Amino acid sequence: MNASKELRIGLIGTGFMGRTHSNGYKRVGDFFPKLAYRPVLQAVCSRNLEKVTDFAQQWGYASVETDWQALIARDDIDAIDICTPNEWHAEIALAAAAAGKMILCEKPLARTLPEAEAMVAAVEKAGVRNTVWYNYRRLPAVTLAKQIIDSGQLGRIFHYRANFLQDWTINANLSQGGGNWRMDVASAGSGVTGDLLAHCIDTALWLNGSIRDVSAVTETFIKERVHEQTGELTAVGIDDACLFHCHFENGSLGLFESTRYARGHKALYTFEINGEHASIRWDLHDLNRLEYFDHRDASALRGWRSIHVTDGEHPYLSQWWVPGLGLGYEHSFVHQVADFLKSLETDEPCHPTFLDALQTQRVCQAVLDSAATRSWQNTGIYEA
Ligand code: SOE
Repeated sequence: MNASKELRIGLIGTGFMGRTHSNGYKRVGDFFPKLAYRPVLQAVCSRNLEKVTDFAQQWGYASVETDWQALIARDDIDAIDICTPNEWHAEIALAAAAAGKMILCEKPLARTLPEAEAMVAAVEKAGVRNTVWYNYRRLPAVTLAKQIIDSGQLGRIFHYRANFLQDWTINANLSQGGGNWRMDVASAGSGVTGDLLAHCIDTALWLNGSIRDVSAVTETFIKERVHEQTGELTAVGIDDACLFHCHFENGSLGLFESTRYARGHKALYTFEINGEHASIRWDLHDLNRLEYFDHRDASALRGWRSIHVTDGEHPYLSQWWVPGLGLGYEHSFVHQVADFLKSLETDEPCHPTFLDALQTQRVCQAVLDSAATRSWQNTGIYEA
């Protein structure tokens, strides 16, 4: 049966994330037909009329706006989806919450901890449903890792290790600002810490609980770049690479690395968790596979199992193809939409909420402060 209740979306931002989210809205009804709600692509907003009109035609939005405040003021929009550069997240979210709109915000929640705190306060005051697109949680193999850990199979956890490696900024001629807003600290808030490690931290907090304290180093390898807006050679304020280690509240040790200077790696997100009885590991380049080692297996047969996460019993998979046929990056966004729609039905929060994402922001802040001061930072000091 087709979903009867509408969730009218107003999406702001027509870049890479605007496309991933739009694809999620379009696909969800075909594969999750039993949901009570269905997204309606009511309006899309971007400053450039020609660009936003093309985007609306391509993705099937019913109307366009060039002013996000006008979009938020519309009565025919239920939820605002923020896909803008980070510098706009807080201002838009505060206005959307004040207008009583639900909010789906692209990660990271904000550029800074104070902005993130203001966003949490705003959605709590307004009582509006909210979520943050930390999409990797919703890949079936990552959700399966969560189920295995929660079942206690690993026993006491000793180690959590994660990497997010890219190589797209190893080019001194790459500009910052404008189209390359991720390179501009004023727009992004930070470099790999907020852009890539935030994903690793979100997954880690979800799988392994809170982080108590951190010790970090960051590096900016190329110190000056031309700024797209001013045309001037300007100091680069973002971290190109960040390494940190930490203590989790459960007593385990964490080791994290992210860089955009690892030649040969485009988006190598990996994690490995070592417990008393068993270990698991996962790699975004082979995203339908979860590796599992259990020391309790008979010694003659003991070894890493390579679980191809495509079975109908695996998370989300009953909605897709037959066993053996895998999913891709885009499905994590379809799943996020499905879970958000489900949360409307059940009236449960859709995690990660703004409040959950605030914990990630606190760890990111502790990491950046630790690197700046060359000292351990207790994440508890960032609690309001
Ligand atoms: C950066 O290159 C980026 O696109 C991030 O912004 C995304 O969050 C990450 O999933 C892939 O890499």
